[in-house]
Amino acid sequence: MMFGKWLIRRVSGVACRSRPRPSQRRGITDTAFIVSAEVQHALQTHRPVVALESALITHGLPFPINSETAGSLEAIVRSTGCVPATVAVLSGRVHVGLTASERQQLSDIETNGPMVKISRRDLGAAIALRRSGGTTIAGTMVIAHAAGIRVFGTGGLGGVHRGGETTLDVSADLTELGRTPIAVVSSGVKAILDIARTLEYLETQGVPVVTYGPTNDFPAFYSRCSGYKSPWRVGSSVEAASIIHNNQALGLQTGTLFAVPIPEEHEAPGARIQEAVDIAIEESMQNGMSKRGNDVTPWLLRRVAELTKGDAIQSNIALLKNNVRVAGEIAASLNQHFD
Ligand code: PSU
Ligand code: MN
Repeated sequence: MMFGKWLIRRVSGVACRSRPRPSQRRGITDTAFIVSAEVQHALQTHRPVVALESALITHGLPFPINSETAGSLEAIVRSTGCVPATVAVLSGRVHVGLTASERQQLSDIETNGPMVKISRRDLGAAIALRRSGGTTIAGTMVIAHAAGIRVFGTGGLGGVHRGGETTLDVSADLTELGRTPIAVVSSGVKAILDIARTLEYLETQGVPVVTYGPTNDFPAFYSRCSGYKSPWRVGSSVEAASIIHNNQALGLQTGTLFAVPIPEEHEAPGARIQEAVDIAIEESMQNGMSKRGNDVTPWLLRRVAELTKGDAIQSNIALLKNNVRVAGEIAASLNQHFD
């Protein structure tokens, strides 16, 4: 009984603080942190917003597919009744919500020069040194949270790299999920990573991993099953939103990982992709790429795409579109049922 009372008080206490206020940005000036008018309006009027990352534009997909895909993802978010907020850093300014020309600027590296891959550690430096770049899942989570956004749709989460137990190459995406209350909707992690250790690490970080689909299978990006199970499963956006709501009501500051299996009709010919993944990993160990810090993920992604002659990219786009639709439905349910 006592616990019940405490919980209710705590829940209602938290509920009024459910949306981070702009003060969470602390001292950063409005000129260095630009929230588009549309996103600002949506947040102020309590309409659902879905964050989208931009490292997939700058480092995940080739030009011009990256630009087209970024545009379609925003359109899909809109079709769910939510406002898309693509996060990026342009000339040292953090942007939450991009115009089409800003998206284009990030996409075309030939014309606009190299882009930085911006994770949590890179944010302050990219702003200080006036750089432009795409934010990773970790980088996007930091910014989206500061802006007051709670749901984020993307493709593949970073993880523990193979051999990570000795190299300590563990993506900052995992620790970010442990410390920032954003729900990330992805298709699990790629088979270029050590999936078992990635799941162990998420458990250590206190991150709920929830498959959004018919079974508990934890997906492996191009394939619907990785051979590992998620501890939780939901079958609807309302259930998913309820998990986010209850974590928040308890005052947990952890994120949630929703893992959405790639739609069956787009599941890539698994054996072929797996073969390409194995070749790419072997090559990265031989040519030293595997020791090149944050370059290794983009290098592996590019090599797998080359080896599969683009099949991998088509599957990648299909799952991205599906994930941001699910993210939109979850954000809309959170808004409709729990606010
Ligand atoms: N996995 C993909 N596509 C991607 C990425 C990962 O299938 O584009 C990007 C995401 O932005 C992710 C980042 O946050 O790579 C992880 O990089 P690292 O392993 O260096 O943390
Ligand atoms: Mn790394």
